[in-house]
Amino acid sequence: MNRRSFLRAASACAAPLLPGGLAAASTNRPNIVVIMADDLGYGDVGCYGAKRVSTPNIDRLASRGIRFTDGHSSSATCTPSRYAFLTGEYPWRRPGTNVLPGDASLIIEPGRPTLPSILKGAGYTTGCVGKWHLGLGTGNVDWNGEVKPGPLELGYDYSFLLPATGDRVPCVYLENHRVVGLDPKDPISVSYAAKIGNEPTGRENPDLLKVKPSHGHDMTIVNGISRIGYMTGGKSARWVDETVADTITDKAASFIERNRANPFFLYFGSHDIHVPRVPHDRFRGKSGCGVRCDVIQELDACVGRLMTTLDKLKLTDNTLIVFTSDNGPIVDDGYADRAVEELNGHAPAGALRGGKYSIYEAGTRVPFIASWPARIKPGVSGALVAQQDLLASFAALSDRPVPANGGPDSFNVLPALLGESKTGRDHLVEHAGRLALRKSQWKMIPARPVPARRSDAVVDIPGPDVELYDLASDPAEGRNVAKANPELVTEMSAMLERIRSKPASRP
Ligand code: NG6
Ligand code: CA
Repeated sequence: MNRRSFLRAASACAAPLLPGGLAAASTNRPNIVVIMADDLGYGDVGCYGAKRVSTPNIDRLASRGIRFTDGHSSSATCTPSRYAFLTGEYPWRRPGTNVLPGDASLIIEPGRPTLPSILKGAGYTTGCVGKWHLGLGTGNVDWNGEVKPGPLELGYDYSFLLPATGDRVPCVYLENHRVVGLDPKDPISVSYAAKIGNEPTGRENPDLLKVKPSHGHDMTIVNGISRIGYMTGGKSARWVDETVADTITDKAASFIERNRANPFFLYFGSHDIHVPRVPHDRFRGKSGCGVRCDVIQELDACVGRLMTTLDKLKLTDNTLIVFTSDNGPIVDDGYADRAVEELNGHAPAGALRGGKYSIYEAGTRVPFIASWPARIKPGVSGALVAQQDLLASFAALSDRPVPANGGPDSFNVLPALLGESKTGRDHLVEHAGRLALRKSQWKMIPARPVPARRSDAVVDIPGPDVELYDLASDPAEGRNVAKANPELVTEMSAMLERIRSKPASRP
């Protein structure tokens, strides 16, 4: 038996001796809150260098915790990124993990070890509030009945969801298995294939729109905004974009209040700053750099409210908060909301190259902050960490083994998260439809796009040559040094191939 299988076997044997509830009660383990912003870029918040937009709460979180300068989402779009966050598996290993329509089936099989199921096993009460976008049900979802499987079948005790994205139907909330506020006399139907019913659409009735699309987004109109996909019915259940941030923050705060006396894990998936960007009046026009910055300030206020809730309940000291984003930034993502025109010099990606959908650094390098006042000393860390690592790291934190069939690409980076080590993971495969390999300061992007799966859309225009960047001296990926370093390119190409060909990469 090699060392790795010995350690796995040993920890599996030890598990029954540590019943989760008991262990939870007998140690001072922290509550855990993961705040996952949507499409927030590396340069979008003050503590990462933004000057035009004001984010005092996120900055305060960073100033009392560790701010990572090389923290990554697991993909440059939402669904694959959140898939990896929950399962600890690189999304490109699995077909069907690209951006999903709003009527897709759940893409994670119930019973698989997930981040919340591991924490639940450790005695945590687990909650999922906000953006989901991992599919629901097993096909042909009936939105008028019990919608499952979903988060509750994957290890969450409570859920309050936007099923997919703000720009995709159905535009309704789901609490646990049910659509909230649905009138049974006005049932919901959803279609992504063809128009259903006779409600106005953005394509046919642009005069009815308060925000017009710039590309796509021209189907059913809900709240004056045309969406991707068609829906009819469910009028009383439809969300109002202006109050989505407040509604989900209320639900998150109530979850914290209800669980103040026991260890809890809360995943808060904000809709901000994804399109459509429709801030509450409190924030509209307030930033000075357009609606995209207005919703950054709305996001910051939501973070502030969760921090205040913890303060009021005297839970701040013993709560680990991780703040991050599901992928990098984009300014025009399909609505003509004047975000481009009114940016006023704000640089969403900071000094990095690329953004959402891109294999260059800004696709996945995002704000990544860990705060736990009782344990973490404030600082800045250059350790390489990724969101799929939270599964193994939180397992370690709560004294649970990562099950042998779980988290195949999740590295335990807890020492880096706690600021006890300057090193995180040894390498990282970045994903944006195509793949790239990070190893220390080097980044290698293969010459021809290597589609992880044949069906993958290749979103970056492929470079004619293999690309190699020294991120230590060239963080903006401006100088391709592949030709001068042929051995390194060969070595990194072989390493990427090895990682792709095996089912797991964790140590
Ligand atoms: C794209 C949408 C974009 C956004 C994205 C998913 C169009 C033209 N573009 O297909 O607006 O919804 O999907 O974003 O429809 S994500 O953050 O959830 O990955
Ligand atoms: Ca996103």
